[in-house]
Amino acid sequence: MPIDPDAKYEITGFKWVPDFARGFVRETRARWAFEEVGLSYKVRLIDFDEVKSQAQRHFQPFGQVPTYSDGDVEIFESGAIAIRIAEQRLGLMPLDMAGRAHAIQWVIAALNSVEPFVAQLSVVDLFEADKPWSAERRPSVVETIRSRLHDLSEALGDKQWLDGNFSVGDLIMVSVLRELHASGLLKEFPNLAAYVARGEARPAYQRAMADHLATFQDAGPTPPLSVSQPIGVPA
Ligand SMILES: N[C@@H](CCC(=O)N[C@@H](CS)C(=O)NCC(=O)O)C(=O)O
Repeated sequence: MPIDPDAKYEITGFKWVPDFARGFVRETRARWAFEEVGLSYKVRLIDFDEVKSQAQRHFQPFGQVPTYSDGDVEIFESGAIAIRIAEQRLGLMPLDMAGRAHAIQWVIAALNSVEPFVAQLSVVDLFEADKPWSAERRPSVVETIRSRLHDLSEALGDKQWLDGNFSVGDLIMVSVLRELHASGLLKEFPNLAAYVARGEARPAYQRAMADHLATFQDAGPTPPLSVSQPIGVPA
């Protein structure tokens, strides 16, 4: 769906992020969800000072993007936002209660049982790569991710999606797994690599990502802000 400055749905994203984070800012999950259900939305782009301001912490206590508002609710956390969007229109959430529970289960599994381990790789490879413990810690970080991927690969088996039709659970799981592209770990599990590729091939994903990346078209590589904390997760 086109981005519409008059849309009632609004999310926040960053005006600028370093090259490595482009394509991985968690606001992309909301964009993708909007595209899947066919809802117009607008993005309020903010900078690092604003995201940490008291006014913004009123919406997001941890001083992060994305946040979401639709006139009725204002929420944060990309998983909660994706679920809220999935509840607005058909397309991402099964209609039956059991199906809904399963879709939500996979959102939480992605964010709680997979992403924390994936994020550790960015810590040792990027954010704290210069620390003496990172090289020592890396093998165990990789092993833990591998173990999670193995279990997820078994759960997916030869299915197209985790639980029936493509759902908000798949949207968040694919969003998390694609953070591992550069690590090469996904390739060790061909069904997961194919699963991520299927997600990324969806027209809704393509539109969301193109719009997200267009934000930075005129942004130079030099940081206009002082970035002291992780912004997104590198590829
Ligand atoms: N659990 C949060 C994480 C949000 C998050 O890490 N946002 C990053 C951008 S992708 C951010 O705002 N980083 C700035 C910071 O943490 O200071 C979610 O899924 O929404």
